[in-house]
Amino acid sequence: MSVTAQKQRTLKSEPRRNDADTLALEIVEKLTYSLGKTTDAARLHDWEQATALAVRDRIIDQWLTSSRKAREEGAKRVCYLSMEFLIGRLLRDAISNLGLTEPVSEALARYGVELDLVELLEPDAALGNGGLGRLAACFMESMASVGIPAFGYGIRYVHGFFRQEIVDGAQVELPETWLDHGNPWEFERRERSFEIGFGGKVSTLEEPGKATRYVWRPAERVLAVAYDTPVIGWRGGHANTLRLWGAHPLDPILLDTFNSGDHVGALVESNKAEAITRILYPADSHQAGQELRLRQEFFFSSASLQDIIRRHLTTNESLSNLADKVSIQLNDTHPAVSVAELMRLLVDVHQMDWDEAWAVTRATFSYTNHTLLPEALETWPVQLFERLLPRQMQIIYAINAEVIRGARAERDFSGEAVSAISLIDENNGRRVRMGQIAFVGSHSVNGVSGLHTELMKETVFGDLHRLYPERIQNKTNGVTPRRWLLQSNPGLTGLISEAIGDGFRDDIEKLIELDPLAQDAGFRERFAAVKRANKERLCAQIEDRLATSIDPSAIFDIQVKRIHEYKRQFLNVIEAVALYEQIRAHPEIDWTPRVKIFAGKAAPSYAQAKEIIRLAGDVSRVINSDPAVRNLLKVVFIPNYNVSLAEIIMPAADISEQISTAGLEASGTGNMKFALNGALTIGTLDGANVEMLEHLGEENIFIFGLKAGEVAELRRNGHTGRGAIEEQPLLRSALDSIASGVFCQDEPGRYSGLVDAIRDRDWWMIAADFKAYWDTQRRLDALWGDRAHWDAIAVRNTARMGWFSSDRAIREYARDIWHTPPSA
Ligand code: OX2
Repeated sequence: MSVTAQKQRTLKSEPRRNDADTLALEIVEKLTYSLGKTTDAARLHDWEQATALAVRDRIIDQWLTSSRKAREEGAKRVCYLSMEFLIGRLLRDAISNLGLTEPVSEALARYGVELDLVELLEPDAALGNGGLGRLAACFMESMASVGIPAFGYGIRYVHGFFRQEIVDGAQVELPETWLDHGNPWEFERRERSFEIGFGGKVSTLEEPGKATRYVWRPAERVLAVAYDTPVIGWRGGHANTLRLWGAHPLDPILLDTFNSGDHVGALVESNKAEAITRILYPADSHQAGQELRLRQEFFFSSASLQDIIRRHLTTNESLSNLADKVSIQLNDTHPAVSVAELMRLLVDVHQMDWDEAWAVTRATFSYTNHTLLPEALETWPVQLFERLLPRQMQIIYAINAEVIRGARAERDFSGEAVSAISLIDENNGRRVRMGQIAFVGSHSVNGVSGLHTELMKETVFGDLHRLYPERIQNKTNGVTPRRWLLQSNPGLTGLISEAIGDGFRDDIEKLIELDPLAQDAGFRERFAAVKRANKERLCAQIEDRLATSIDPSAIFDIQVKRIHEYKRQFLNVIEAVALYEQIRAHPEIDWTPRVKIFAGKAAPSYAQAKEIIRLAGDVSRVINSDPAVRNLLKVVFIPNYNVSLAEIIMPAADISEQISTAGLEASGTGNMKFALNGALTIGTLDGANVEMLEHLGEENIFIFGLKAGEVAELRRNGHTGRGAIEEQPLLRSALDSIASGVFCQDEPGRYSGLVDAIRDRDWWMIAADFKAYWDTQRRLDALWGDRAHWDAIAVRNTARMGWFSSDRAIREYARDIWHTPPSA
């Protein structure tokens, strides 16, 4: 028996014990031998590190077993390529999925250490911007929970998503430094490194009787080094790998340059290489556009593909059967250059025939689209692409010629239709269209909600859909119920267990068994008491961070997400202003107390989004300090929204704001987290709200406003906000106040531009939807007065949201796209 086999055996035959004594021993051992501290000298940080290391050992046991099993069985693997993984903290997730919450907590308590406080010290890994990155993290957790052998491939950004501070009312971006104290979850794999080239020339080799061979000689090369993080699934049954690439120079220093006295110049190459993975672009749903971004995209795509090919060739003789062994999911177009790069690797490096390579490529890739917003669709200037990736550009031309030939021959495409499907946009200064590349290079293209998928077929991919009518399918998003219910809402989880047993922990759709309890007054009261406790927890956070006190008995009306015009935080702020004016004008009315809570980051270059943050702050200052409001309305903007803050916010909401202009939010996933935790949704018929309506029933969700088709029609007809503003005195007055400087007396004109945009254009349909929104908010006010009814709806929300689990989503991907059988 080999030494490794012997070791595996020992690991298997001595399963670790999960009691507090064992864990206390293991944690103290880490404290002593890995950190060199005694229990007396240890600071909370040391306990955090020691706990993570002890828990990590248990994950490693399962990780090695899972990897071995997948290797031995030759199982098909999923490779999820994503520029973003918005992971958040991992300690609580790991402890909870391993079923160790109680023993770890008890073990630490013996040394007077609180697990809750230890968990807070872990930095929040923010390697993503918003929904797209968080979806990738939920999918990683679900693939491990469902038992699908998978790799997540991405970038190890040294600085994740920026830290947001609000200074004098305005957003300020500060660097985020999550790696400052090391990262106990990751393993650097120096031996797993690949060279990545940029620039240079392509030459040809002609041999008689053979096809021309192309050889790319890059001008620059950097090293991609793997950093692996294990991802453990529910009940520790399976673990997968998140492999993030870090960029390093081939030569750490140019010695000749150094020796000639140029000490800075000697490091230029090294800095240039490392710059590739230094920072995450803070662009969400709009294109970043700079050369460094294209470098990042190619860097991680090429490294991942080289790694996939290497692994495949360790157990297979050729690459012909690649698609039987791996499915590569492209998370949006950011890794779409992979299509050209895989072709290069197959044809130029592994000498596969072009036609076969093209078939293998399409069978291997599938692509998820996350947005229809034109400003988010990635394109690159041909010139830049050609300079940076000359061989990939040639390959794109060749693919394009073939696609266009097929379109003309098989579907009679001509003129406009051909230019619509072309991989090169000839109308805007020649640009490479990444969406088209991802589409033609994949066997499956999916949208992330039913409505979004239908709109994809009609709009951005209309012509490609006509050419390949079988290719587009829907996979509605989901969220992991472990993080977004079990871990973030232990109060509700405990209550649910008492009511229907523990089955829902393994199969979240069993939450439906709660449904009849909506009729049970005793249960409703306990459900409401949990919500109240969660609201108190949020109040404490707000008090702590903002020194603002809010009343937990008011309605908590919450909108947290990226700040974007289409998400319409502005509509929400205008409604707050209108309500403020009404409360002042009608003190005799019995207004329902409400706290409007906002959080979210704006892209640093997105001026309007930053103005909306500023406005929310200005409005909050005036309203919160006006004695005439008598605390009936408060507005709060919590800075630096991130995954950890979301975990506190989601369980504390009464109302969830999902109010995007219809047709523009591809899915949304915050909507799911809120409703799962018993918040009532006020929302438009957009993204996954549409399916939430189907699952919840129309009495349990508060839908208002224009539908996607109506928005499109109004836009076509040159709609402006003037008419609606004229007709609605509340809106008119709120806008006048905002425009005239009531909330910013130091600079009265500050918001006139924002208001003019509604009057003159109303592109986001704020004026058009205001009345419906206002009326629906007042319906919710009235409902709050009938608490039994409100609570019944809240219970039904939790009961009926099980379908929106990422386990369900992942099973659908496995069944319909990857053809990988889940094992759990
Ligand atoms: C987001 C979408 O805006 C959001 O609607 C969706 O829920 C999420 O992706 C996950 O699918 N960047 N972020 C997104 O799309 C892009 C592009």
